[in-house]
Amino acid sequence: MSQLSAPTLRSLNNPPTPAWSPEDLREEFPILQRLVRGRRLVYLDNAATTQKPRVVIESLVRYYQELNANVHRGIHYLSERATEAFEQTRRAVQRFIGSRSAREIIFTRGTTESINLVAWSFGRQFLKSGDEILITHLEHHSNIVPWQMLCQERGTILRVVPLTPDGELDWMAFERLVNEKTKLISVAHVSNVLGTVNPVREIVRVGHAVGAKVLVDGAQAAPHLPVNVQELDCDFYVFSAHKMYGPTGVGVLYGKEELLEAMPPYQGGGDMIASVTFERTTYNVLPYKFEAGTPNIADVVAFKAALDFLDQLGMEQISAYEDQLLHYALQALDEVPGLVIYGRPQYRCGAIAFNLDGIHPHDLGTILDQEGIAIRTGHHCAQPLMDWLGVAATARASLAVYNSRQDIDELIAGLHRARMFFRL
Ligand code: 7TS
Repeated sequence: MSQLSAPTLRSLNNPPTPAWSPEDLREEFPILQRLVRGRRLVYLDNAATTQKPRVVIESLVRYYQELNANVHRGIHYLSERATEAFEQTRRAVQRFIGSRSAREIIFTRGTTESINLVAWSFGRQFLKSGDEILITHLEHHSNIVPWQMLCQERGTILRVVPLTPDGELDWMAFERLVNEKTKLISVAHVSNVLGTVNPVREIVRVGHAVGAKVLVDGAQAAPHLPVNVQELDCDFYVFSAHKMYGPTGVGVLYGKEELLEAMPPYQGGGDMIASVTFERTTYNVLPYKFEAGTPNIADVVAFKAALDFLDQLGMEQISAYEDQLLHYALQALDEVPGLVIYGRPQYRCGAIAFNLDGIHPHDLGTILDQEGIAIRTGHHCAQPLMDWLGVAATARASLAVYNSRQDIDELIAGLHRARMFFRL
């Protein structure tokens, strides 16, 4: 698989040097200045949600203090300004993921809602009994359950691509599973547990060859890798603002325009209509057709500050820096006696899942928390992946741009103290 894959990782031979340091960036995050349990906060739960830089928090406050009004409906000054700010974020998202048109950018509540939108709108319109939906064994529940629900209703069949022992997609099995009945492939760009970067460009190519549409769940990719939806040629790309230094409650659904045009609305209500009579209602143009009701205006507006923040750091630079830190962490973790790392994918980013032999991950998480070290433990909303790994739960450390080697060193020291505590 790996020789086929051309993931959006920069060449390791020539990584761009960031013009910033994680220590400087840390200063930009007010919450990272506070003490947790009397200790310097080591925040390594970024795959769940990242912390927010001052610029995002200020943008949110400024919106409510200076701009607040409903969008797309008022002719008064504040409504026009709020609409302008809201639509500016849409254009920023369009640029950020390289889409052809801002009409292809739909705001949702998050990745989960974006996937549900596709399941219920695209799924109900285009999938019928006997058609197949293909996912992989490493998906987040958000990219499993909506398809199961759809299959139950429509009689479509859910097929699952297995993984290799390294935690990569089994390419041969994938190629075997794709056939003319495959109507949709829905796959994570990056695993939230193993960190595996899937070869999405190749997946799209294989999917399109049989006429399938391809949805890429970019929740764990958009914060870490440069993403260009036109280069990927995917039909849908979904992600959440809160995992990319932006506010909670905002997500994006990118869809190819002709596809979105052919899809029925997901919800009915204000803003998504052109005209309403009791006899007949016509729908608004894209993207508004999919944005019923008052949207999360303030958080969408503040999301632009997060995108500007990422642009300023540079996605290539972020990717290069985090890659270096990830490998530093992997090496350090490998030296902890009794520690098992799950998955050894060739291309990876973001998250590292592990267990310490003899310690339940929840106990480990609790001990680390006493020292101000935040990791996540549990099934990470990926229970089928846990089954595949043969464990009920794992610990997981996940990285962001403000993490430094000091954070990793503190994690490792915490793991050694946990071993002593359990007399291992
Ligand atoms: N897809 C992936 C790959 C994810 O990692 C997540 C959230 C979602 C979808 C859902 O995103 P949401 O913003 O709609 O909730 N992942 C995690 C996690 O790993 N820990 O907490 C949430």
